[in-house]
Amino acid sequence: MQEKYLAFTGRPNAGKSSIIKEVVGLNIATGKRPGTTRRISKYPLSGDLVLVDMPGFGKMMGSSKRLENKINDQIIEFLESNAQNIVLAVSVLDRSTFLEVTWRLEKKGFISVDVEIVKFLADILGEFP
Ligand SMILES: Nc1nc2c(ncn2[C@@H]2O[C@H](COP(=O)(O)OP(=O)(O)OP(=O)(O)O)[C@@H](O)[C@H]2O)c(=O)[nH]1
Ligand SMILES: [Mg+2]
Repeated sequence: MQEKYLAFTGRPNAGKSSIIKEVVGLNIATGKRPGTTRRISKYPLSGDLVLVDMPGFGKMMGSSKRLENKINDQIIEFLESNAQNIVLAVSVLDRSTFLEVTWRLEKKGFISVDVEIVKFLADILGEFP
């Protein structure tokens, strides 16, 4: 049976695991520091639907640059190679930092990681029908 994915993405500490815990009722680790979820974690729901809790995309605390890059590469690889089977991708934002960080970077001509994630998802998954 081909798995179908409901994927949660976002920066480290955005609140991905907390939302999953609260809404789906899964007993998974959440934390105050970025970098709690270190592996792409799959949780079967019903039928062929599998919920995916991603590690945070971007900088995390207490990890080497090498591990950070490895995790970021794994996230991109997972999303790209499974794009056909992702039924829904939820991009979680931390409302206390999103606007400020995005505006500050935009003024300098950069895009925030949050915006980068959404653009990437739109690129690989396309727009809504
Ligand atoms: N989800 C959520 N978390 C909040 C909110 N306000 C504060 N927090 C805190 O923010 C932290 C989020 O932690 P996680 O849910 O582990 O975040 P995550 O995105 O899974 O983080 P990584 O696994 O490190 O990528 C927790 O300590 C929450 O208590 C909120 O409105 N929503
Ligand atoms: Mg997490």
